Amino acid sequence: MNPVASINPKDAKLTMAHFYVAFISLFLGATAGLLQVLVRSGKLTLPAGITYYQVLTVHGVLLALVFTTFFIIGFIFATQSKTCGSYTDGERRWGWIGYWMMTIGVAITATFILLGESSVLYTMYAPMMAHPMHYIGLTLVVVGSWVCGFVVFHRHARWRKENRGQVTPLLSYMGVMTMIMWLVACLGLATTVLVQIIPWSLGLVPTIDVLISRTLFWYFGHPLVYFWLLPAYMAWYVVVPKVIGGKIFSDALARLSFVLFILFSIPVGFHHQLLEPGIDPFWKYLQVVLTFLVVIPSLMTAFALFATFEMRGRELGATGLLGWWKKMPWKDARFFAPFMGMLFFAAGGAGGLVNASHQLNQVVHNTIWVTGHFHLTVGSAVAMTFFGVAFWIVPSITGRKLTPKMNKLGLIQTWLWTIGMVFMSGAMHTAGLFGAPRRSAFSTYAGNEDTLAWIPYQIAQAVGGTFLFLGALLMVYIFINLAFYAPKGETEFPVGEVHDQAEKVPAVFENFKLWVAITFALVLFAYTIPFIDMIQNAPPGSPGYTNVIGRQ
Ligand code: HAS
Repeated sequence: MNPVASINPKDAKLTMAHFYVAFISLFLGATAGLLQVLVRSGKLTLPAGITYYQVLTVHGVLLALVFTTFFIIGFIFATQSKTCGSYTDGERRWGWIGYWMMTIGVAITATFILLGESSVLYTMYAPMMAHPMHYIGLTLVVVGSWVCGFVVFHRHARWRKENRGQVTPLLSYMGVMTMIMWLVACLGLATTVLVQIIPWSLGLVPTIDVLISRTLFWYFGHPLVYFWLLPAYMAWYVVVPKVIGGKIFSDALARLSFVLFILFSIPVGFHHQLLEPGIDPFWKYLQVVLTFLVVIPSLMTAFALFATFEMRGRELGATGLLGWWKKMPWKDARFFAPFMGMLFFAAGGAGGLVNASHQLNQVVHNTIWVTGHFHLTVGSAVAMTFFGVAFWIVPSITGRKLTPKMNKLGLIQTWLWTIGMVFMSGAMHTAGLFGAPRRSAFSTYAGNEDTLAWIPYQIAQAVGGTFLFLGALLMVYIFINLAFYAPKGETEFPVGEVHDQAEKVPAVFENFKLWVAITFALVLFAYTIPFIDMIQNAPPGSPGYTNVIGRQ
């Protein structure tokens, strides 16, 4: 027990257990990333029969799925414990059950990827077929995360019961909304994995309906990206204002943006399938319209952030439109890392609008532009915010100090990531516009002139990727230092207060049943007829394809 820890030490232990898995995954995933960019530059051949696609699967699964999910759940537990108060022993026990289910699931899936039995990338698109244990491991991860979600719901409900009529803590509310979205989204994944993929990979059925499987995957896949983003927004709305010494611009606006994410983040999966045959263009069009609606809460977030910065800047004497810029605490890694994430997100978000525009999607789809897009969003905005959070949350909940030395290393880490990402993602976007494909190993395409022109960009990606690898190594070093070696003491757990002139929070925001009901109505509207079409006009099913000799 550490008396100066900022949350109940038992809750801190649960959060830290999640963070250990997250940062081990960061290390292994980043190593795979380095190998990938080197292979793709044409300068490295992998030894010992290891394939590019195996390494790409390790990279995507460990970073996009494991690092994020474990960090997010650990972060939500810590923020809820801080703002609502400790979990009961019973709630915490369920938290540990969820954690162990997820961890065992990760161990199973990772084993089969490393054995080369599951090189299906993180999207595990049928008809590529992995070993059945790959899917069973991932199912355990998802079910474990649901168990954790119910712990978050229960704690929030208990707070409401004990504090009737009061506005719930904003961070807890945001945690609940994030987990609701996650649960509704997972219904698509659970359906395709349990009903289609596992029976097919076990050989119980010979073929799979690829279109339905992909559609169910993307029903899940787009809200998945907001499952990564919303915890970063929790930090942007609530933590960053406190770190800069300011106030939250508006609690009501923050809650409204989370409500809009629940409503609009799910019925939009077709924007990942705009070039997929077999879906009527009208329904693609409708989901593109809904996609543009889900941009609105992000624009609201940008507005609220600018307002927060400006209000604080003016308090400190700034004048003019961008005078606040000079007043921000640039030497504070807790601010600098998430701020650079925001900058990247402004560019990544603009790229998202390009992707979502049907005609422009024809230019960029399946090119490495899309890889550039998600390295700006999840790989920068989200990851850098999580790093910025780790700088204070780890010492704060373990009763240690964020020393000036670690803060300085945090600034260096942020620069390494920034430089790396500018090179890597910039080169990916550019090469993508020239037609360079994604999800593909190095090839000179028989010396074709156009494709040879991509190689300099692939080398730039390798340069950027090397900076990013160094950034990841430094981040892991900082994490280990803060968790085990930093001097004992107190570190602030920054939770912002709402500005006195902000609007009151309407009680309807707390009506979760209403939001879930509207979400389901929208989902039914956007998906029912397309699914009927897909079932009535189903193409022949596909057998599975694997790179493992002896399995089909
Ligand atoms: Fe995306 C593909 C459209 C957001 C992640 N996206 C992907 C994939 C991933 C991903 C992983 O429509 C690839 C999946 C795969 O493997 O195939 N995306 C969008 C749109 C948005 C969007 C419209 N994506 C994200 C986020 C992600 C993410 C967030 C992860 C966290 N995406 C697409 C589409 C595809 C796609 C298509 C399919 C492409 C294809 O053909 O395959 C929007 O939500 C973006 C809205 C964001 C903004 C930015 C707001 C800015 C803020 C920061 C303010 C900054 C401040 C700092 C205050 C409008 C909040 C000061 C700044 C100054 C400038 C001074």
